[in-house]
Order: sequence, then C-alpha cells, then structure tokens
Amino acid sequence: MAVTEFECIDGHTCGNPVRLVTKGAPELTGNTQAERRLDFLARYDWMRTGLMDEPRGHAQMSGAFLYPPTRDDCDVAVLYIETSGCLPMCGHGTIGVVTMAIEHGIVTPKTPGVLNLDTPAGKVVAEYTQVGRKVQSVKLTNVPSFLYMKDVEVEIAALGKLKVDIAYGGNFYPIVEAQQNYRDMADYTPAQLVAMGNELRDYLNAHFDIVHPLDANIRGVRHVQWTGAPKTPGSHAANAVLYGAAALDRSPCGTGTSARLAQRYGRGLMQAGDVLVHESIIGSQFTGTIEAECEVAGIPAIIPGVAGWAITTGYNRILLDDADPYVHGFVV
Ligand code: PYC
Repeated sequence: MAVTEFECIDGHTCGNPVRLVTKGAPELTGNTQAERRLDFLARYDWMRTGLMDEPRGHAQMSGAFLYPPTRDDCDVAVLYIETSGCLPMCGHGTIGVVTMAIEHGIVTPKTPGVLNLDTPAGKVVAEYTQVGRKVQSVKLTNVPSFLYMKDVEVEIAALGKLKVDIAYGGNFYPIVEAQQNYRDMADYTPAQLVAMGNELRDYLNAHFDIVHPLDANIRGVRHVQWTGAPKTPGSHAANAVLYGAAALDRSPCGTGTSARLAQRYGRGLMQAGDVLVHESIIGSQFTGTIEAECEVAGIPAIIPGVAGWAITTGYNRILLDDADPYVHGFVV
C-alpha cells in the first residue's frame, strides 16, 4: 500500500477553481511540453483524477503542475489537469497559476512583470501587475486561434436542429449563438445547460473529426460554449462553458474567450485591436482583445489577449492513499 503526497495552493480565477500542485509532480519524458502531456496521460492520469475528481476535488476542479521549460524562450512549463482531462491550454488556469506562482516566489521571471509559459499548445506570454506581494491582474497573450468550421448543422433532443460555429482558442469550442431553436443561456437552468452540452459534445465528436491542422494530438471537442446577453455593466457578451461531465465554468473561460474572438474575427465581426469584455455565468469578467492577425496552416487566425484576476484561498496537502477505494476519484 502506498501513499502519494501532494502540496497544493488552492485559489480561483474570477470564480473558477485552480489547484496549483507545488510538490509531487511526477517526472515526465518528452522533448516538448506537448510530448510530456502525452507521457503524463499514458502513465499518471490517475493523479489527475485523484486530485481533480470527487472526493478530493469536484466537478469544476482544475489545476496544474509546473516543470522546467523545454524551450529557451520560456521561464516555466505548465501541465494542465482538469476534470475533463489534460488540456493543451487553460486560460483561467494560467491566470491562477501565474498569480499563485509569482505571489509565492515559486517562479522567477527573467523580466519582472512578464512570465513566458511553455504550454502543450505552444508559448503563452503572461503579463502581470503587482502591488507588494499581491498580483492584481494577469493578461495572457494566447496561442494562435481561429474559426475552424462555420454553420455546422447539429441536432440534439432538447433543442432540435442547431447551427454552431467551431473555433479554436487553445481548445476547440462549439459556440451556440441565438437562432431559431435557441435564444439565450438565461432560458435554461445550469443542469439543463450541462445536459444539453453533453449531448452536443457527443454529437460533434461522433459526427466530425475535429483536429488541429498543425498538431494531431489536439483533437475533439471537450467543451461547449452557450452564449447569451450580458448582465454586468461593461460586458459585451456572456457565456456558460461546459467542461467535464458536469462543470460550468464560473469564469468566462480563457480559451473559450479566445475561441469567441477568433470566431468573431473569422466572421468579419471583429478586427485587430477590438475588445470583447466577456462575462461568465456568475457575472465575472475577462477582457478579450485581438492583439494581432496571423495564419494557421492557411486559415486566417488571431493572437488573442485575455485579462483577468485570481486569488489564493488556501493551502492543501493531499494524500492519494491506496487504502482508499476512491483513491483515483469518481464522477457521479
Ligand atoms: O479558462 O481556458 C479556460 C478553461 C478551460 C476549461 C475551463 N476553463
């Protein structure tokens, strides 16, 4: 019988949890952070389920391990863990990780105020502002993001026929906007958004092979972005993002906001320099910006910026004890 021990800093980004594991990261093989992610999934996914799922975590739980970078232009490498799997990139997670790592002196950036992150999806730059020890805000410059498919016809039991756009912002997102059979996320309970989102995700993964054109290991839909009219002053749009079996992101979702910017750019509704203040299901806000235009395998793309804040809520020493029948977690 073995006990595996982890030390964690717990916190949240605009309401969504972040568990930064500061001790207990397994040694991984791989020349890139993307390769390390595959090694983690093959050998250590039980750590993710043990740390994220019940009874040590919950449906929304999301976190990260830190590693030395695999590339010279980065300060630190991040491995994202979440109830839905090991994400190529996580925006709210990154804002939380940067806040906690800087406040606790876990990483030292070469340039104060800027942390260069080696993520499985590519390089992400985090600029942060600090007053004393406290990080006040973090702005990410995310990986190239693009509209992948437009007006995809789908059908789910609860809503009937829908048309969705699929955009990439570090993960792939079907984006459901107002149309004949869907008006606004506010028309549904959280449980309905979860159930409909699971059905839509399953439909898309069963009918379409959704693959990043430059990295075949980034494939499939894990999240669904329901949209609606914002309620918080200053917001331009609202979303409710499903991930895992039952989680609705309490933040406006960093990679989801990047995907929404890319979708709007791809449809000619936004251009370089434009700003989208995005609001979550609890009314918290990220400021999304189109930082620059680029191309991904010939597809018009953007470099999104996403800004938000995070806070530390506590310190957690977690034991994965083989004597526990639920050591590797469970999902209800
Ligand atoms: O902020 O990118 C994000 C994210 C992904 C899943 C949950 N949050």
